[in-house]
Amino acid sequence: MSKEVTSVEFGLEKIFEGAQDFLPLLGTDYVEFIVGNAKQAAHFYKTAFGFQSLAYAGLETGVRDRASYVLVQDKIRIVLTTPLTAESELNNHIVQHGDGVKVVALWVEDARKAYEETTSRGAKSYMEPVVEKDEFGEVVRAGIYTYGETVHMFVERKNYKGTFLPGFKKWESDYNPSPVGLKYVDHMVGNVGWNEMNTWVKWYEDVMGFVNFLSFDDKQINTEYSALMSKVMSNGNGRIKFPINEPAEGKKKSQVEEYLDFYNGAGIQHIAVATDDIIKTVAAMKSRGVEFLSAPPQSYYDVIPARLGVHMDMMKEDIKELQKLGIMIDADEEGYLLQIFTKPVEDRPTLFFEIIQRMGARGFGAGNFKALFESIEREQEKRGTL
Ligand code: TYF
Ligand code: FE
Repeated sequence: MSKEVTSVEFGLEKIFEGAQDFLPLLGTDYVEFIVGNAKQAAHFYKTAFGFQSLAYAGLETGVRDRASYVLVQDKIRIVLTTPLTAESELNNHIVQHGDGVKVVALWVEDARKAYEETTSRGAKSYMEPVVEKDEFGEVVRAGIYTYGETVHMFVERKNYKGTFLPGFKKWESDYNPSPVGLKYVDHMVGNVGWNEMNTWVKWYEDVMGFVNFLSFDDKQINTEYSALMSKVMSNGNGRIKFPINEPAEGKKKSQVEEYLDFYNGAGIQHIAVATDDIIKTVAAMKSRGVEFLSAPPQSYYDVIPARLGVHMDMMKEDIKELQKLGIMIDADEEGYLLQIFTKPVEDRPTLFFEIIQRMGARGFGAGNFKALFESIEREQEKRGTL
């Protein structure tokens, strides 16, 4: 049964009411990208995004078919993996999707149970539970497919004290750019095909025990611009939020359709990472070469005080300073939020990042959709994909 929680009534109580917690999730464990050159990608995420070297697996550690670099910043762990041989099945992932996210790993108490609970509810298996051991203990991992070729891996690490996972060695690098203040993964958005959003909403409800936390239809995302629909799925404790987008018919080509064309199907569209000082974080990222979408026009900033209403009083940031960096502002019943989006971080117009600072608000910046989509469309225009 589809249970919708609207923006007016959302709250954790409501979420719990709708959820059966047969799948308790402790948080995001790691996000793994399959890339063409992991060594160079790692350099980029260290230099530009302020990630720190954590662990490595590859030829030097006895792994023959792939190399993986693990980076960390506060609670965020990313893994950059590349195939080393022509035979590796990872090559096809790159041919199909370009660089992109393959694994969204979820931290659990009991990976075997997570696998049982989800596969018995219809999840397609990716990897049966496997126990991996080294001198620091053991990790149990198991995986299921979600949309496209994307995988949820369940990671149980309560009996493990090592750096990352068995098979990885600590990576001590001489090159250590400072962090930029990224704290944790706030949400990860998936793009799915035409009319497939509700299928995946139901999948997250039935298979994962998630609830539909917020919905945006193509009337709310009401610009004459690229149309889409979006539903936010959340797990029981609210730590994991997965919005799901599908393209909608509009005057111009939906940004979601552009993604599907270049990614060759469904996949992760953006990773939103939280900071508690967005001005400092974004200024640092810009100075290190990260490209962000162009700022909304003056008219957008002119109406911010009116749009924020009561939340204006509690706003600590200077609007002028936010505007200078192109940061957008939105508010809901519970507070305000600040957000900004990078351009795609690969040559294909696929995966991008969002930097978000929540000041009480639990929404996703619906009040910014028009300005954001116009900004995305300025990029689509340049690419000739509008
Ligand atoms: O996650 C969200 O819902 C916001 C807004 O293609 C958004 O970050 C929604 C759709 C999209 C880009 C951003
Ligand atoms: Fe987002």
